[in-house]
Amino acid sequence: MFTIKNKLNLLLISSSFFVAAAHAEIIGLSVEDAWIAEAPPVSKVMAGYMQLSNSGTQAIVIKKAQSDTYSSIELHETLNANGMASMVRHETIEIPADGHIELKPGGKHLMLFNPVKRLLDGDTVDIKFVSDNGQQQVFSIKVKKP
Ligand SMILES: [Cu+2]
Repeated sequence: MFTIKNKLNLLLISSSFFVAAAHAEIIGLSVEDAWIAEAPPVSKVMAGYMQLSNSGTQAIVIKKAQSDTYSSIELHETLNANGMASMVRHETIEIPADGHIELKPGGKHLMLFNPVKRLLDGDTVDIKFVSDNGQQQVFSIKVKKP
């Protein structure tokens, strides 16, 4: 009985290792100057900003961002027309080959919905990006006062 249980454990460990190894990192992607703006206590949304760089020879297309800390994350862009600011949602964020894009206040940003708790300056949030070819990578991002 003891032997069977041990074998079962070993099987579970090796199968979960296999699952973890099945997802490659997003090749060429790096993140700099990432931060999430601390929001007022009643706020149900937060915004995230960063520079996304691609050192590869092909464009990176991020099709999803997710986190255990939020119910959902959308890729947004603030647009100004006739003095009126509005936000549009994008299905993807594309980072050109050997290039970079900025997510910054007044432009593209991550919109982070329903934080599980109030997040304050100094807190860290893990956000996972998933690319259109199934690669994924987690980045730790600090909360800061805007
Ligand atoms: Cu937004």
